[in-house]
Amino acid sequence: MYQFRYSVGPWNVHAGADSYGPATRAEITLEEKFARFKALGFDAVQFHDDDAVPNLNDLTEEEIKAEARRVKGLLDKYDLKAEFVAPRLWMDPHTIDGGFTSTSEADRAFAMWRAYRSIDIARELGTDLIVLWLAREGTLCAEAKSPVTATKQLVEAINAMLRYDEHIRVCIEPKPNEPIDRSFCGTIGHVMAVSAATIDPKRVGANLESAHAVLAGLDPANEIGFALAFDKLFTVHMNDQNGIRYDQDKSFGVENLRQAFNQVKVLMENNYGARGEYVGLDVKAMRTTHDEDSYEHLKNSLAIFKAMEQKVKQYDYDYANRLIRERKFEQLEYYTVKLIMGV
Ligand code: XUL
Ligand code: MN
Repeated sequence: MYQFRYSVGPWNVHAGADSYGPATRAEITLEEKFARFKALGFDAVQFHDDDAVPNLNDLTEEEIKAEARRVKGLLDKYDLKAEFVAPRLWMDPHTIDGGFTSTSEADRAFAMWRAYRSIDIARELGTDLIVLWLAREGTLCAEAKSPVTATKQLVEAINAMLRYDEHIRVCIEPKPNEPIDRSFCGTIGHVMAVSAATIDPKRVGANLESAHAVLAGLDPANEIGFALAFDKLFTVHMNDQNGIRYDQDKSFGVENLRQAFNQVKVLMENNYGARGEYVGLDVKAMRTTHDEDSYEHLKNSLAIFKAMEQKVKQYDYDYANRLIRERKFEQLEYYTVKLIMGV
């Protein structure tokens, strides 16, 4: 059986600032993060466009590609791959009202410029995958945008990316809210519909983040399964989330072990990873974490994910299938929970 390969983003090791307070830890350089990622057992790095090329707005297209080539050299040095590049369309003064669905035509054009540059960077880093976390593609004021127009704008923006590079794959990471109030593309179901409406649905898939599914009131394993059923799960962001509150990006499995088990189970049952897909983490350290523990949440998430792989390998499918045939779901539930508890 193949081994899962794991990826992580530089933003997953951060200085601890949140919306209500400043940083609590020192910044760490990209190179040091790469070295630690490799030592922890990661195989690939996920990038925002400006993680790879800081201040790219101020650079020419050639300068952007040259800087991306330098980062590729750094990845090679640590024997790491690039998994994807995601345009960071939520921090910029040009995207105050969103990117592809902004009410400003100039800002929509800027969002496309960043999307094309992300594709250029991805090619230099050696990946064909673009992730779109559609942070501000929604409304703060419900009447500010037409959901019909916005959805069509989103499809057209993706079509333009597919035309810009005929080998690139685009992967939407849905989230129902935050930082906007109402997202246009909040669940895997939305992503599948958008994918089907594009000029090349095979090249448009999904990135399921566990926390985002919980924020939508949905089960992450079922969301993963829905994308797998359409052969459109291009990557995952594994983490955890305590109910419907601010986006927490907790370590994988720390809130809901059964839900964690079922995510790993559905991935393994469907040979996720056999075609090179990564198990991506999107986890954040708590603000209270000390500098010397900056990587503990990554280490713990990997350990919990791998422990769940072992649990799935121990799962007695003959017994489970017999219980399913006999409709003995009380026993099936008890068996599953007992296995997870190790008793
Ligand atoms: C936001 C989120 C992002 C994306 C990457 O909730 O999950 O970190 O994963 O742009
Ligand atoms: Mn994410």
